[in-house]
Amino acid sequence: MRLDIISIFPEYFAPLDVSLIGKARERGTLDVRVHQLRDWAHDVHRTVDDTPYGGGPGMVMKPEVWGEAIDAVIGDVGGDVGGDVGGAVGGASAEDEGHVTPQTAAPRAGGLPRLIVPTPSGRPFTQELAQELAQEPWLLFACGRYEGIDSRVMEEYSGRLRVDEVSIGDYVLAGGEVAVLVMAEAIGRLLPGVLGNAQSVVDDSFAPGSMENLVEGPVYTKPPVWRGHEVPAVLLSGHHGNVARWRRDEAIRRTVRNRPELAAALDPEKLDKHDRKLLDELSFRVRRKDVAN
Ligand code: JD8
Repeated sequence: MRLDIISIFPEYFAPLDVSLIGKARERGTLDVRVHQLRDWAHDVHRTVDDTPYGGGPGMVMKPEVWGEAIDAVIGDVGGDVGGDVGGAVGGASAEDEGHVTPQTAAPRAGGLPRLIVPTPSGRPFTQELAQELAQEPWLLFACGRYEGIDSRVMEEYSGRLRVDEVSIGDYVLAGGEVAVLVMAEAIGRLLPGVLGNAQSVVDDSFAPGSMENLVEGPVYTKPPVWRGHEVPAVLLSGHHGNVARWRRDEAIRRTVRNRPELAAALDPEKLDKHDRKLLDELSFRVRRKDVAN
């Protein structure tokens, strides 16, 4: 997968040089290129913002600069706009480092990226959307700052690209960079071969499957007793059935406690007799399927 990021703070993306994503880049599974938006601002102050039409606080990011930047990146199927700032901020693309693999080979000629614009007013970023985006060969993230990006930019590219305005959660950030770091990791770890054992994405919380809509339960490792705190005996029993049952019970308890809206949305057809008995004990009622949200 090729992943381009345009921002006025490219240094925010140094974390993409390390850990899972860093290794995926070294292996050529992921081709991350970070671009300095100001490279497409041609005045002496490299201005990227201006006052909002209609008045109000703050500044808005100028459409012309974004237009030039996005045109340059999407036009660069050949890879010569290799992200002109060092690391993930180093600019060298998989190509430059000769790591061209089927995954990172420049997207199909004529292939265009899917444009992802983080904004607090966007559609929720979920595990399901992460899985959808992980299927894309090329993603382009546009990081806004100030009060946001002039809305005509998304309008302009909606005619040519798949454009998604996405929010990572109901709280206000100062810009899109942190949101892109969150999405890059959530998507990157789903790419083939990125996670050591693929099993772990199968059991991901929020992902379609047996633990869908259930949050993770508690986890333990050695020593069996720490400061007088014992590991639950069932986990030391070696009885896989009992362990699986205990883990599901703990996931249900924690979901009812911390995410009742998720627990309420549990699919009754995916609940077995034991699940229903536990939910009764927790006096928790799951919404019947035919009852609309
Ligand atoms: C992009 C500018 C700041 C937002 C005035 C504060 C995502 N879940 C999320 N919360 N906040 C963002 C986000 C915030 C951004 C930008 C994403 C670009 N800002 C603005 C509007 C109010 N300031 C986000 N994803």
